[in-house]
Amino acid sequence: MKMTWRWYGEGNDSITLNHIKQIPGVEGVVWALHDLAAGEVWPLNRIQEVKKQADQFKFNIDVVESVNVHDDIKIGLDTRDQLIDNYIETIRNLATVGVKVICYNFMPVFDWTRTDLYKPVGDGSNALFFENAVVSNQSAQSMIEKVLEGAGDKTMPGWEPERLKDVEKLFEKYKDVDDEKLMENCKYFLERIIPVCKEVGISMAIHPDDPPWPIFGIPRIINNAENIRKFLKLVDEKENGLTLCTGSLGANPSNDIPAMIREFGDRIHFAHIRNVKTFDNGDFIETSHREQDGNVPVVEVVKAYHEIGFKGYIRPDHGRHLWGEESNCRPGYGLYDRALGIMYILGVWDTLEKEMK
Ligand SMILES: [Mn+2]
Repeated sequence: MKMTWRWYGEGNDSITLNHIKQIPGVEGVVWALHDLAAGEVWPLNRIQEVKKQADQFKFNIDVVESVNVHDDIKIGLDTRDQLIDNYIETIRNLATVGVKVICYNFMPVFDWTRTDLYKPVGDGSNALFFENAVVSNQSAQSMIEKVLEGAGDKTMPGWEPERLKDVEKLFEKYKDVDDEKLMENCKYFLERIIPVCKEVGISMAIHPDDPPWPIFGIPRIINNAENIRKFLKLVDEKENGLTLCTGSLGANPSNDIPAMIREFGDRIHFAHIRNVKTFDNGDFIETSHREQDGNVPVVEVVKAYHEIGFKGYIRPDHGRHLWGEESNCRPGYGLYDRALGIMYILGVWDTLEKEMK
């Protein structure tokens, strides 16, 4: 496996490449051009600029997270063909600097959903929290307002105020899109892009839905083993693969993540590792990576990757905000807990490596 770190880019992240360099084992940064809206072509000169910055620290930029898919493609509107053409142009531009994996998602409206960005964990730190009752009893608009207020001046991918300004209108556009239709629209998209990916040596890695159940009546198609199986068959090629996120899938305790790793094997191009503590009422809070702190069997997850001889990219997903860093970092993306997470993952991995010898 190749350890990576999600970096929001120069001037857009309080964590610098110099900070990241000091974390043991990190080989690459997972990046994106965060100021570009879904549907825009990523210009070659902007891509080359990131490559130059990473090169100075000898980091690879093999993984991009995310090239967002425009809502019109997910809804299946006539405008989708032009938008898919743009997506293909971005894939080709990314290939010129050696990008190998593109993480993306196919979730309508929201990229991910939480109801509280700074919920006290109980040890003095705080973390992202999902409260089921808030989502069930509140309008999407008021939840959005609360989350954006909590984020302050920090931008969050998937939570673009402009796009979510009139969320009811966006919901209206999705009104005829059920699980089946969304899967069909996903197939249409993949059938166009995967041949290009094969040609240029890039793998697509879809991120699971977060949370992995319907909210506000929005369909969900990447949320359990059965649906992932269906998804992989839409275009049955290695380049049509997964970002396996233990945090997203782990919010539903019936998902057996180590079994998924063994089953989906070489279709997993990118691994997100994170722990969550789930509650019987459907609430969940993000915790440290340590297995005992949540419900995700993190040690078993790393063992499963080791067992399949995982050669893909991996990163700690979110972390708690520690030692007051929430005043300065992007929600879920502080420095300290993710760095601790890397040491936990590498600790398990290195032990397994030694045992094999
Ligand atoms: Mn994730």
